[in-house]
Amino acid sequence: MGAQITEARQATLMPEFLGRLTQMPIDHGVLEVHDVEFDPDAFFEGLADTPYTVIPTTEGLLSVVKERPQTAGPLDNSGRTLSVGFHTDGLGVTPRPEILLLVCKTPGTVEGITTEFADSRRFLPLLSPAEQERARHSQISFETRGGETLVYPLVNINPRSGDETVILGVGERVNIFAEEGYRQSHDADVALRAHLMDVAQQSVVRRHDWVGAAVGQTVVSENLTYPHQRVNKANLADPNRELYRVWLARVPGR
Ligand SMILES: O=C(O)CCC(=O)C(=O)O
Ligand SMILES: [Fe+2]
Repeated sequence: MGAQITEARQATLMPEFLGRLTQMPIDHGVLEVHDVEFDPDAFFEGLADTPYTVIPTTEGLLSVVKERPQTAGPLDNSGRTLSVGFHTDGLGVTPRPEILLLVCKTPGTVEGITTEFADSRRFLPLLSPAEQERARHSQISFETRGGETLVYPLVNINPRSGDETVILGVGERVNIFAEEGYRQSHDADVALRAHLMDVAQQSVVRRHDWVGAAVGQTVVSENLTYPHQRVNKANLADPNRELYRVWLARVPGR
């Protein structure tokens, strides 16, 4: 076990990148960086020949992570370049994305804004035995913008690898709580959530800096294995940094 981190530094043409995607052993926790000649249209067209399909976000097939003027309403750092804590993407959508691609559309210009990927297979062993047990009996819920509450097991056992991965989320729309019939304690739920954020920080396996990144540089991460966060300790907005965000899931039977 352990993170499989491969970096392919040569500019990869889209057909080769799609070929690589097809071969990726995602059940074993893929985290790869490729420099790709990333053309969104060619990517979506070529995807039909891979085992994957796009899971649209609220923005559509291709969403762009960038600094936007703040609108009125609840504060949401996802439309900024400020920090966003460890999370698994797509808790509000069904099916959940299996793979997350973050692609450099426009390199960053402000130092100190990075994306950190944590290997969640390392989390449970870093907790006390009692907390490990609680985690295995806990659920994580996500309230969609439409007011629907989606609930998942916090710990997911990969049927093929046997790896225990952990889902994380941030903000008020996310809740972590013990399943029915297991020691109910709000304080213990809150403590577990805080400790999970600590162990995630201890389990960072890649810190990706988009300043100086080549256009098309792509981080491919297996979404359930690697919760990720945006770190921006100085709270400085970067008006230039733009990332494409693409979610993929396997098409059954393909
Ligand atoms: O901007 C980043 O570094 C990460 C963004 C992210 O995690 C997301 O948009 O889901
Ligand atoms: Fe994310």
